[in-house]
Amino acid sequence: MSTPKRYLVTSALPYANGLKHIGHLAGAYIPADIYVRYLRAQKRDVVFVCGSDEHGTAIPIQAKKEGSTPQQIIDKYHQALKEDFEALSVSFDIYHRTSEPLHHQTAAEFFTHLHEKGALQTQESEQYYDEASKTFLADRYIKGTCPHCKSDRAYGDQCETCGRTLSPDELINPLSTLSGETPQKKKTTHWYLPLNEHEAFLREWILGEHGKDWRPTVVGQCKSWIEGGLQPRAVTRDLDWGVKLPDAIPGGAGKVLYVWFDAPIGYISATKQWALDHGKDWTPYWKDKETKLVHFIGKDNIVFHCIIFPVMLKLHGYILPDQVPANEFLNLEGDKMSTSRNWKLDMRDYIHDFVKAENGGGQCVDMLRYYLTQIAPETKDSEFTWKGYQDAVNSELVAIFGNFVNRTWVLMHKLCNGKVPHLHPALFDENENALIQEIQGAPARISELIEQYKFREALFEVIDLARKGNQYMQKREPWMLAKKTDTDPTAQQQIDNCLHLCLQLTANLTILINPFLPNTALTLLHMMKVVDRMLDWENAGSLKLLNAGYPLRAPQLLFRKIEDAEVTLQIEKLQKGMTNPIATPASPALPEKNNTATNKPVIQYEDFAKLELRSGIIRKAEKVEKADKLLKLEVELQGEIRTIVSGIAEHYQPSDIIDKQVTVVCNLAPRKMRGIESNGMILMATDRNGKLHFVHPEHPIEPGSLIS
Ligand code: B3M
Ligand code: ZN
Repeated sequence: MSTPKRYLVTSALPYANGLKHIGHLAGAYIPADIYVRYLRAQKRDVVFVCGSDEHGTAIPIQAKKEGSTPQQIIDKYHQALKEDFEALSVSFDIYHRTSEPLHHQTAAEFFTHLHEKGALQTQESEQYYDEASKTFLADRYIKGTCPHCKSDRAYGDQCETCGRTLSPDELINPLSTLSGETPQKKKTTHWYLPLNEHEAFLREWILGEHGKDWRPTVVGQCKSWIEGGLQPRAVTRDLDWGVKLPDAIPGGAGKVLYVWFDAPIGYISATKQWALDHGKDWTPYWKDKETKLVHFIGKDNIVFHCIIFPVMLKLHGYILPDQVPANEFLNLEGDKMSTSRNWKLDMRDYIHDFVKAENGGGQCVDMLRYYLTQIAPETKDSEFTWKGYQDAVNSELVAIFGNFVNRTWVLMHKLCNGKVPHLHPALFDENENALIQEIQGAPARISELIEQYKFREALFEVIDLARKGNQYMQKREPWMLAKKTDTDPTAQQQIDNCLHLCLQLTANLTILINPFLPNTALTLLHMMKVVDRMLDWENAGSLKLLNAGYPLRAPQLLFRKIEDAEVTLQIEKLQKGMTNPIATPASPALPEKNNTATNKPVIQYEDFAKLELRSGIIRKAEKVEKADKLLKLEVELQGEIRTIVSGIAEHYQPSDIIDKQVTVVCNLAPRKMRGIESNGMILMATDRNGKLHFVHPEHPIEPGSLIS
């Protein structure tokens, strides 16, 4: 394909019902940001849009959970999400929200257009209605017994226990979660998008020529949807939270658009707002065939972006996505990430513990971006582990990239007076020639990989180029040549050649790493004393980025090492389900790196009094199979022995802790860990090195004694 005239890049609109974790970040935001930063460096016309998805039943349900209102929920989480993306250098051109009037207007207009065109059908059906609260019940508002596993934690859309997808009619003993009453069936009319009428188009579009460059996982999911038989899909709901149907639609009163109808239109309204803010025209981005539209999403959103939304776009006469590079899932420390089980690392937690805790923090942002790209679940599910993060940072970013730059700078200051040395091509041999070839060849390879959405491979190529720089320097050994300058008349010239080329390589690395690690690129620009125009991709491959004789600044540390204690600490936090508060006050710099003091909001005595803390004695302890960190403890409380699973295996041998006095949180909800039900939690103090210590009364006391 020839170069498109312009690009519109979207990242899935996160629901504003909670914080988002690093799985989301790795799936839909970092890859999109890399792609967009690369396009910007290519000076292409690109707009990168995102925003909060503020409709759907998820919002009022969260409001109920937090004892708040839907409006308060979206205001709170919209702000938090916006801040978190910014803190991690995700560079949207606009982060919009679907509660904005412009969006309501755009979505309602879209619906009206399809309705007037006769592209939608209406159909009457019977749906569950709650007499007590006078509302039709969304699937999520109906609870009952699962027909498959008989669990009573099943909802009208899904069973929480066995995970199967359900419809409300399948539930045994359905009950309204609003009133607790048994709902009744009542007739209601809804608008449907007849996907079945578009089967031929979808087949040809996705399963034919156009989809042939798409990821096999994406095409596979679409194929099984199409082969499974496309059905008309309801696009309206009987709810009061959402985009209201326009008054002009007969029978539309009291109804809203289905959230998955309005959310993707959010990409359009975000583009409109961006255009208004910048005095531009939004229409070519959605209507001109020479625009390349790319949706970055997670795999759970594939059908909406590859089947439903394209049908809507086609009906309205908009362009269709060129690509939907959906990612698979990211697991965490051996388990699926889950908000309800609190097994996750929120973006905010990382920001709090690493980014805000450090001066500048940009290097920690890039360290996370690096690891998430290196393990990006592009073709299959992958896994984040803290050990893996530590290895990626220490043995690649620090030991290869950072080391190469640092050596170059230190030697240039020591052996070349802090200036870019002159070049003496007459002295080149195959080592110089090979390095020059590497520098000239890398940009095209990296471009190609990025344009194919293969970001992890592209990043590997960048690091590999730095590795080649280290190898070259190791061969030349300028520090050895420096000892020969008295005897060998060419020694200084060879030093100059080596450092000149290493500096040109660093300038090239700056351009190539910029889409992935933008903060690192800025630090390098500063060290080279050059302006950001150098980052233009067309400069990559050049050996004339820095002029001989130009003085450079002192080196700066690009990345710091991750210590073992930090890894231990993070795993502890994960196992204890500790998260950071949403309203982090302007962060006072933490005095010690490993100090985990969080700035939690002030609580009332009543909040504290909810905890039942008692002194207990460990009577038995054993290792939990296949879990390095966990011990299974039997703890004596008042006439009772409790089983508690505790993440202290790396700090204590089971035999060393028998008869130790500990403090137990007794009324913590039971939690299964590695198949063992844990009933409570042992309090531990963490010292500045990340080592854990038991917390216990000054003198031995009766097990079961209350602590308050
Ligand atoms: N909010 C679902 C999700 O966060 C949904 C994406 C909308 S993209 C238009 O997974
Ligand atoms: Zn079930």
